[in-house]
Amino acid sequence: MRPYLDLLQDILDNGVRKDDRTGTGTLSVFGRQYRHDLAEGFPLLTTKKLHLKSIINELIWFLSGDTNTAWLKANGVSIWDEWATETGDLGPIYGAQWTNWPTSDGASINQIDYVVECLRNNPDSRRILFHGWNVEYLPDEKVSPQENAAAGRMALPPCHLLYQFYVAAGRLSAQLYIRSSDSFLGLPYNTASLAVLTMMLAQQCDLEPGEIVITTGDSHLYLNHLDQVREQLSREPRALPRLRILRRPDSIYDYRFEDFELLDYHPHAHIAAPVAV
Ligand code: DHF
Ligand code: TMP
Repeated sequence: MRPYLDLLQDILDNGVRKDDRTGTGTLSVFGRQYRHDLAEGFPLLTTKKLHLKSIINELIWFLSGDTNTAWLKANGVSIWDEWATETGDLGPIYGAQWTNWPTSDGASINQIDYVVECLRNNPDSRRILFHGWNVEYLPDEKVSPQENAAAGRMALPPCHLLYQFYVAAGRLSAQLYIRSSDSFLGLPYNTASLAVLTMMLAQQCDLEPGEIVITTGDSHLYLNHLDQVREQLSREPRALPRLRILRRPDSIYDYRFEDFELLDYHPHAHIAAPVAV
């Protein structure tokens, strides 16, 4: 994942000091892109150990349309706890918009169904995408994530928001636009998650996984992550692991964590960093 490490170095070298909503402070650059060919391995960082279970279970949770942390917690994932209400509610975030985008006539649209159907029946389409940025449900930045969720708005507006797919020569590629990228903590998750989603869709639609392209808007490093970033950049990257899918589930909604096998993952030790809430 050289391109990821290059982005961290780019932000250290060129980042401008910016204040932010969380009061932490960042170094930030605007508008960056990197790509990875999935044929060259699964893009899970080797320069620090990542928890693939959190990444895959979060994706399965999004696809189920769930926006409450109860299922995540029951499955050993705590990455959303800081933003949820006491009852685990996060408001209509990712899963709700992906699978249940409300329409003006009181019905809803499943954008994931649309993508699967397009990949199967109209793979040359230039319209194969789904979007999380539903302006009607964006939070009010002046109140807390919990207050927003309690009021029926998203606890946080989507960071990874626009997913576009592309088929050529039997290979499925995906590009993700991330409007705001916590480049030490969030971006490694977002990259691996896009790779898993692309592999799942490829399997469901009889395609080979192609490239993933990650495009970031406000690409930042929180000031309390800089020592961790320098530690990570001092480490030598190792060979990428591989991810195998052990069976073919009946639909994109039927994957379980146990369906995935991570092979040859030999990362450097985890590096802890505080998450800015
Ligand atoms: N806020 C901020 N400031 N950055 C984020 O990346 C972020 N991500 C969210 C929600 N809000 C956010 C959802 N995703 C962690 C990773 C992803 C994530 C939330 C948190 C995180 O803390 N990762 C730790 C270990 C966590 C664990 O495995 O339990 C890490 O070291 O990767
Ligand atoms: P913001 O809404 O003020 O941009 O704050 C959201 C923060 O969370 C920002 O640092 C980006 C980060 N983030 C990611 O990088 N990836 C994610 O998947 C999520 C949910 C958040």
